[in-house]
Amino acid sequence: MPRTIITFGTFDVFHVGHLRVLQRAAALGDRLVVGVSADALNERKKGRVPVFSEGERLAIVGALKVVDEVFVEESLEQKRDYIVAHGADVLVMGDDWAGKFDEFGDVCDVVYLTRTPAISTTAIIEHIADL
Ligand code: C2G
Repeated sequence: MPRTIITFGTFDVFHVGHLRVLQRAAALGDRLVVGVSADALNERKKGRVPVFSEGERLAIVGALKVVDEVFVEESLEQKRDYIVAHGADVLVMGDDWAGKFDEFGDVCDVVYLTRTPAISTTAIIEHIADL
């Protein structure tokens, strides 16, 4: 049976930290499915609209060779449904979420990967704003 990995994120202003977490997630199985946060979810969660729209973010993430399927993550509360609907064997998240998704351990393995240091969407936005 192929091993399906699922992960979630906004992936706004796509950068190498995003790439590395997706590459490492893909390496844990045979098929990588990515839930890309909806614009509305991001606004509720972070209080700002992403720089790139959900359509653009889906197109970028979906074009990566390590990604097999993308879908829009409409709500954080539906995580269990998304995991089950996509037949995921492993949920992967960056360790900024460490411990937060352990409750899904009854339907899949839950793995937290170390974030790539010294890079973030917020830092890039601030850097560009300061140019
Ligand atoms: N990431 C990373 N290293 C960085 C920055 C981000 O490994 N330097 C990882 C995060 O840990 C996450 C993924 O890249 O696993 C996407 O990051 P964000 O777009 O910031 O995702 P977030 O807004 O936290 O959305 O349902 C959960 C949310 O959708 C997660």
